[in-house]
Amino acid sequence: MQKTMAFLQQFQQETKLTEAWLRNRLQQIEQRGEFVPTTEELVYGAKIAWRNSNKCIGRLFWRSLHVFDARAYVTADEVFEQLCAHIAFATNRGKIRPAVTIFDEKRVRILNHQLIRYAGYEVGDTIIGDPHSVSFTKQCVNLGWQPQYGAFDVLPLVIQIDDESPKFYTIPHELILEVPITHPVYNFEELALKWYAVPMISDMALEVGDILYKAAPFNGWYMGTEIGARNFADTSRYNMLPVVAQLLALDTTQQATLWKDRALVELNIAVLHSFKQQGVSIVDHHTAATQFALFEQQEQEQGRDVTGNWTWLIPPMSPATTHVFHQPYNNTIKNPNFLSLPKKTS
Ligand code: HEM
Ligand code: NRG
Repeated sequence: MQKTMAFLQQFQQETKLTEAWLRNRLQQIEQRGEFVPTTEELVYGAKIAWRNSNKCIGRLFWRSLHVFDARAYVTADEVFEQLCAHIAFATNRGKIRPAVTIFDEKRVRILNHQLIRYAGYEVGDTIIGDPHSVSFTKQCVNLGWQPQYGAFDVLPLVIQIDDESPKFYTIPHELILEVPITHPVYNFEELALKWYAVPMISDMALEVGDILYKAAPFNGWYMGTEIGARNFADTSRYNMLPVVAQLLALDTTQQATLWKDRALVELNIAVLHSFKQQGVSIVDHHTAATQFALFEQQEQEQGRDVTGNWTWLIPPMSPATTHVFHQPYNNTIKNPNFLSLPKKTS
């Protein structure tokens, strides 16, 4: 109950409730023997959890998080319906709205890493699709999902209630917004790349006081480098740098021509250009760093110290061009927060 008491005190102070309110609330919880957050407490707790997410450069907007209290939905069909509602709300035809949907802490689990994610298939000694999804894709196939062996097959939602066996659900096609990748100058159409519009992390737990909500999918919008410098570029992901270099007719015979760096820049220009052109929210890493500096300033003005994980906060491209690179961050994990959970395999 230590963490719950600290959370309620923080809630009382930040939302300017009276000390009498706090005494009364703590007494209620003692009598009940259990902390069941009100919707108001849960909403504020989720916002603080984002504010406390040390790896996140997007925290300036923590106050504007939309919080859906879905604790009452406890069947797989109901959870699927709520996840579809979350996807539609967050996507908003491209004008992405940061949101979190919070399910019953004991009964509901979502086995996906993100609500929308591309499948990965091991075929002989090559991989089709996203290598990051290979083991989860196998799990889906074992549950009866039909693999399509494409490079960008959206995986089903896999929902588990209590100890029942997980159920899979296909996401209605019309809910999935995707962006084909084009470039203002080069013919990127040849590469046939696309990415989904909204990152919705579904494998982290929301901790509020002593409660751990294991199903609390959340989303913001992408920073361009997540797609252009990692998902498309990592050799262990779509590994597109050699193909992009070929399209750009770069000299790839020596590393010292910096062909990887040049390909990386054009690939990232393409990602930002495509999202902009399609009217889908995205932020470049320079703007994101500037927004994060504003967040740091705001927090300081509120008398709170900003915690952060430097290794995650620096962007994977040109990190030293942002202020984040040039200062240390204190990586203390505060409560409320979003925590990684061990992978669930059944
Ligand atoms: C991580 C940006 C919204 C919580 C990250 C990362 C980026 C980022 C670039 C690092 C990801 C990586 O390297 O794989 C943004 C942007 C947002 C946003 C641009 C736009 C609004 C949010 C929201 C939440 C959140 C709404 C929660 C309510 C987190 C957490 C991580 C993270 C928990 C760590 C993820 C992990 O451990 O894998 N964010 N974010 N972010 N963000 Fe944000
Ligand atoms: N790098 C991952 C997504 C991680 C979270 N990033 C965000 N979160 N932008 C990827 O799919 O590339 N968010 O809530 O906006």
